[in-house]
Amino acid sequence: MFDKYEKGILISSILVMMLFIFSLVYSLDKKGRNITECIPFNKTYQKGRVEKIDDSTYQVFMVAKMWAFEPDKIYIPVGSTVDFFLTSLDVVHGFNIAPKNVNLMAVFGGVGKSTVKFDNPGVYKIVCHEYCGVGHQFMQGEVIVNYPENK
Ligand SMILES: [Cu+2]
Repeated sequence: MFDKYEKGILISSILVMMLFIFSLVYSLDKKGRNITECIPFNKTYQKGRVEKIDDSTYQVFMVAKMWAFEPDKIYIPVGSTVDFFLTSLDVVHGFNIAPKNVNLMAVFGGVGKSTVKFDNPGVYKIVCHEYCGVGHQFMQGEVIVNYPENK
């Protein structure tokens, strides 16, 4: 029922598709699977907070709102792994920790999650990279890794 050209086109498209899926899975593995997850909004939270799980594991429940992040300063020791949960109280905001390749979108009614490991000390800037209104450019925060005032 197919002529030989159709068969050739079908087979080559399937091969291209398989190559695409293979490279996706391969790159996920190389990049440590730090990919955004979207979590159903069953546990509502209205206030941002940082929770310490143990000495090197933290969970940050981040709230984005016009025009601030809450919490806007996060103090953690070097070598920490941080789960960022992100939601918005109003419009769509962005969440980017540039050197860490974190790129989330804060949406009202949804929770995004990304896990980041901070191996080097320093101050990591969090910025909103989704235009959200007149105060957009002031919307930022910091992850402070092993700062002197850390206890
Ligand atoms: Cu913004």
